[in-house]
Amino acid sequence: MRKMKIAILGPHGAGKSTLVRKLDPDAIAIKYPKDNISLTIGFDYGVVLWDMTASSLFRRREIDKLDFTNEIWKVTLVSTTPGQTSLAPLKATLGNRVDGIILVLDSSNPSQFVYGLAQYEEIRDFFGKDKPLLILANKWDLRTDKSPAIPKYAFKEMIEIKPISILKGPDVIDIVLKFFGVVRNNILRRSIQRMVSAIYQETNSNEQKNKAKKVITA
Ligand SMILES: Nc1nc2c(ncn2[C@@H]2O[C@H](COP(=O)(O)OP(=O)(O)O)[C@@H](O)[C@H]2O)c(=O)[nH]1
Ligand SMILES: [Mg+2]
Repeated sequence: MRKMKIAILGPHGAGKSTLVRKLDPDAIAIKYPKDNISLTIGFDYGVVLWDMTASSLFRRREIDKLDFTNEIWKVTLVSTTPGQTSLAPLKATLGNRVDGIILVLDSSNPSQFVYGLAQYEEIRDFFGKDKPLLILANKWDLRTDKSPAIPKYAFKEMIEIKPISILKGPDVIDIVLKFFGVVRNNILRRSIQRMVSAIYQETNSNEQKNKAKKVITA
């Protein structure tokens, strides 16, 4: 079974925990106090099994329903609010590897957008610009005015912002599964690149050795 790790980030109250629980109803919440100040850092930790071939999602307890002739991924989901603390503990929790990031913003609360934007910058700096990123404009059901609450030009890259209602929308799983697909392709592409460069190095060093031999025998 292949593995991917997804960080779900965004301001407080945007809907991160709701998303993790929608994907994995067995997700657990981890809270621990930060230093000796009264702040707490909260994480949600979930695991789902994604049958990529059949495009369906299973809970951990449904493992015996899986068809292992299909391509199956174990997807770890961890959510937290950056800024309460640095992103370092999150990276540590995920074993120093994050394959994709979902940024959840509350589209019904424009004043929160400023925090979301700061977190976007922090995320891009911390995890690198090449990590697949999905931005969800959540709570779309609460919006009476359906103009874009989250301006695209605010981001430093061409990026799709998906209007969504994690609580009420029927399309949440679809959107997330499509994103898992993007992350999967990115992981496979990176591993192919690593393989190619290893072969290239090997060939190069063999050529060097051959050249050295020729010099010696000449
Ligand atoms: N109306 C509406 N409420 C939502 C939606 N998603 C989350 N909420 C509510 O927003 C509140 C904060 O959600 P939560 O997942 O705890 O936010 P978090 O702090 O980002 O983890 C909760 O009361 C949720 O029920 C949504 O799509 N529409
Ligand atoms: Mg939460």
